[in-house]
Amino acid sequence: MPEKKQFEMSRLAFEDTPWYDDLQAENDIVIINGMLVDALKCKGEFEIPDGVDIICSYAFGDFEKGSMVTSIKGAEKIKIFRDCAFVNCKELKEFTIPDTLEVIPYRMFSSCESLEKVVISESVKQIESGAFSWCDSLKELVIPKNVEYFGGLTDSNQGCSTTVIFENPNCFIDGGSINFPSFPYSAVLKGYADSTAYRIARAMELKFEEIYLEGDANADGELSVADLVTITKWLKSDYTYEEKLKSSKAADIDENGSIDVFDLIALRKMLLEN
Ligand SMILES: [Ca+2]
Ligand SMILES: [Ca+2]
Repeated sequence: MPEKKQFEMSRLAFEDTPWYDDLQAENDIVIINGMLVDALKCKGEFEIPDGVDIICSYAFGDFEKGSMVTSIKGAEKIKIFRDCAFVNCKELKEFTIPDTLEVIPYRMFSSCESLEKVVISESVKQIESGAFSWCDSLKELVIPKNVEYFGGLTDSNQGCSTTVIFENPNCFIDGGSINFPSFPYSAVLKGYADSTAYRIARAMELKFEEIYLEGDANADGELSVADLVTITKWLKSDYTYEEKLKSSKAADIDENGSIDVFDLIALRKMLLEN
């Protein structure tokens, strides 16, 4: 057997060979050299056995059949999740991405049609395309501030109305192409004013909803002296494009419908208190 770290293995490569059929007939779970290869027969609450540190592609299902696992425990023990690790795990309801993971791989949860809740840890920087495609029960997906790349809900059911909330105004969002858009037309994007989420939503004609932090006039997701400068310059009509007031909702701190010196005073107070 080759050294496991360099060897990528998938159930699909061995199925229907006598060796694999025997292995599958004798075991509910197939684990080879620390790699979880096959959990297709599992149901209900599933705990990843000790000693497993890789979840192989299609271990829980493929595009024809899937396991009936409803929850998965022990994900924090896993060093590598391969592409498509949980494809068609159709009874899986929720999942917390462990804080050991930096990249959510390609199609990791594709076709998990019962998946309602996913918590993405702060360690995640990259979410590959289709990681949550065809997750029709996923009503809301929060993409945390540390995520720098989101590959989209690629080729999902067009009626899928997931709301994707981007907490990083500069997250690179892959919009796909005209023929292969990376979001269904019924998806809703939420993000800061003038953020990448806003620009993608506008380009793809998707519904966009602004999120904002009170006082965050430059819409970078943080409250700082830069916001004070933004409002001051805006009041004097003396700003460059970069310094422009981006979120009038955030700048109108006393919510009286206009931005004036009283908002500036309120913002200064907020900054001093922080
Ligand atoms: Ca700010
Ligand atoms: Ca005001």
